[in-house]
Amino acid sequence: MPAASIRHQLFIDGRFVDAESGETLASINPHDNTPIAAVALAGKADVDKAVAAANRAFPAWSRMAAADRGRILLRLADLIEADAEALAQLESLDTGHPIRDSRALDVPRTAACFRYFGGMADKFQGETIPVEAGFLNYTLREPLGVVGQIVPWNFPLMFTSWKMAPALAAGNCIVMKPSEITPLSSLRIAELMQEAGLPDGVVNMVPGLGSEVGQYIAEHPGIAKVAFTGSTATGRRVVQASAANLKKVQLELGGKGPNIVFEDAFLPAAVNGSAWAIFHNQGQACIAGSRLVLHEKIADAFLDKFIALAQSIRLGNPLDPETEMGPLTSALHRDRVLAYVDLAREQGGEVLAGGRAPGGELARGCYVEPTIVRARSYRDRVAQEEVFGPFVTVLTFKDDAEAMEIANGTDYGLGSGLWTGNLQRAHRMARDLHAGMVWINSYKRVNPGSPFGGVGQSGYGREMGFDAMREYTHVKSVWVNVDAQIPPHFKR
Ligand code: TXE
Repeated sequence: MPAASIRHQLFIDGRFVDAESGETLASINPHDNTPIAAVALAGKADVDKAVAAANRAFPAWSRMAAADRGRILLRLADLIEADAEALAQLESLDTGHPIRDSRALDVPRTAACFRYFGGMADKFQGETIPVEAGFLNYTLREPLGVVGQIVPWNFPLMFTSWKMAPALAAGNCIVMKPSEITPLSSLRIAELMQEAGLPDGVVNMVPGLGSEVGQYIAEHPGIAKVAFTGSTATGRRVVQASAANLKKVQLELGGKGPNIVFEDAFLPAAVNGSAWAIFHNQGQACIAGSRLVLHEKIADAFLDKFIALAQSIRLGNPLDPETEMGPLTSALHRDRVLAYVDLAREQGGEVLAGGRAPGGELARGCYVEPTIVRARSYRDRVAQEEVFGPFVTVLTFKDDAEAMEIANGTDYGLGSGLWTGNLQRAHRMARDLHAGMVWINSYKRVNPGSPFGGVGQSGYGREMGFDAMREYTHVKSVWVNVDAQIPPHFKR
């Protein structure tokens, strides 16, 4: 489906509507910086309408049989699969994801997430607790109410499903703010949801500016929880704003993933997996393996192969099936990434590959070459700050203790990986890594059943799996006097 034929309005109370202000914002194709569509730009008045609609829809939606809610999500998963090629094209056009990745990863993972939580809806249950004689005690897992969800621009389609699916399965209603940079695939999901039979008001979409609409969602007294994916700095602002009504907060923030290669690793797999870890989606992933930590004995052999592989990656139009790396998602972000190349040089780092925006026909777009930088120390800014681009720093170590010092030597704690043939070392490292996720002899695996989230400055709360259902419910404890004789407390 061409971008021109999808809806570009806000989605409130089951209808596509213009923004109250009439304002729009151009969605840009990062391949050549041309506008794709003018998308309605929500303001505070639109958020108020969306929150009111969601609160109206909540009683019926939360009391609907869980299996019926699940059936709607299962239908949505089927519709996504039926629409797969159009969705993949739309995602690639709006974000710059290579079409081969949108087809093989983004769209199937989005459908899989809705399907998983569709099946989960009637399997997530409370408990009975063995309390004192004469009493029955049981718990209810109750939805929170209206949840605000703020989705970033790096995986808009997939993250829409990661946030929505568990929230809906648990019986919540949603006010979602897709990124102002990449709203198109989320709006298409809204259309498909209607087709799947989602009642009006259960999901509302208000693409708008983070500083205005995102901030307002985080503050809003009609919203019970805010789930945010984005930078650590903005995450802090969300927490502060949430204090207004003490809303529950879930944060999936930045990362600086260590990817450790030991001397006993199977190098061909480690080289390929490490390239995937950083260059997939142009490095715009919070879990990217952006710090390559190499044992000094294999560092040179590894780097020879790794640099050659990086330099052979095919950059190009995301819609070309041969393209392996597309542009970054915005010009602003490309400039941010390139500024880190200058910083690396200023701080005595050595650029081993890439480091430039390519010329020729790609010069019009937001492209950056796969970039490999040897840092002087793990304390250098380029080895500490999230660059969020095709930019990997290289550090070497002598022994396991030094590998761990480097790996845990940032404030972040999200994704991490290690490559080794030694079973004991693998599990010891997995135990000691300060991270929400560890991949052993692999990197960047995700599955709707497996908890996803971080520790430290990478945030708190988990997406996916049963943990996500816990995040979107609160637990109520119910006490029933079955046959207890309670002596009067006050004897009169
Ligand atoms: O992030 P912001 P930006 C990191 C990555 C990147 C950096 C900056 O390092 O280089 O952040 O990107 C909304 N209240 N990640 O400037 O500002 C905004 O509309 C509420 C990591 O895009 O955090 C967008 O939808 N919301 C990452 C989202 O927050 C606000 C994904 C992200 O924007 C807001 C993206 C506010 N005050 C960036 N201000 C990941 N964890 O995957 C902005 N937003």
